[in-house]
Amino acid sequence: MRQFLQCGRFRFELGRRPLVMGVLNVTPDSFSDGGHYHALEFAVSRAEEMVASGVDLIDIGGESTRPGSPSVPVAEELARVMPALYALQEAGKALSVDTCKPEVMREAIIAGADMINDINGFQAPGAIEAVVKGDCGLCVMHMQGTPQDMQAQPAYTDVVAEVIAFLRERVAALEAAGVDRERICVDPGLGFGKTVEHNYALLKNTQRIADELGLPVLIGLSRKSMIGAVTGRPVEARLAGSLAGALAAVAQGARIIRVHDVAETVDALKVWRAATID
Ligand code: 7PJ
Repeated sequence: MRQFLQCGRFRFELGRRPLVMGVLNVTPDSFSDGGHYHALEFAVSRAEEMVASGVDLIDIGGESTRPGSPSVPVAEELARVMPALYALQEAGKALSVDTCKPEVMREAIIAGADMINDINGFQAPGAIEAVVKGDCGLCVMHMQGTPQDMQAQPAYTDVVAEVIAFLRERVAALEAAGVDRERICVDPGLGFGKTVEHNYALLKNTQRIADELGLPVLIGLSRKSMIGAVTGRPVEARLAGSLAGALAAVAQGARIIRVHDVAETVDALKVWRAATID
């Protein structure tokens, strides 16, 4: 049976080829002047590169979710995300907004976001209500704890079963509110309250997650510490490891891969497909 993911202006047929989601951070703290304008200019040129490289979805994020990072006030997150969302509206690619905040979700949807990617699984009060109307895609991610404390002491009895149970409950909550199943994809949230062993256990069980939930799975492992743990490389030298991880995820059944290095990932996926699909 053909499987689709409805993402606002886009309706992706899955199973033909994996989709590539490019990470677009709009966090001015990475700029020497701390200014929004430079962050926006830089983000738009990064997005143009991604489009030229064959990206399918661009994931715009205004809140750094690295372990230990502080949360950003709503007004500041909107000031980061909205100009990028407007600037990229005509880029011809699906635009995702990476946020946990219902206010940001609502504004992003009004401005034409094609997907809302919530690392908190739409658990914030008002999050489901913010996304229920319309037809934007929804990525439901699992996280244990919060970005501030999640890596302190990740603990599970059965990580795969517990992540599946959480995702099942969140999907049920969305559907109970009236969200069409075709709008939903799920994500085990590699690196979000997990040890290296937990992350690889989840990665190896991507197909089981997809089968048990009957939904497309998105995997994000690009440059993460699970790549560093195996290769011994710092974050700026994890490209090769990330590409291997992306191919492994697709081989395990992932439908969407969230990456920083779009051109390299698109090439790797093309060669992998040519070598494996008749
Ligand atoms: C993920 C994410 C992920 C989804 C980040 C980083 C940390 N959203 N946002 N899945 N990771 N859905 O990119 O290293 O894995 S931020």
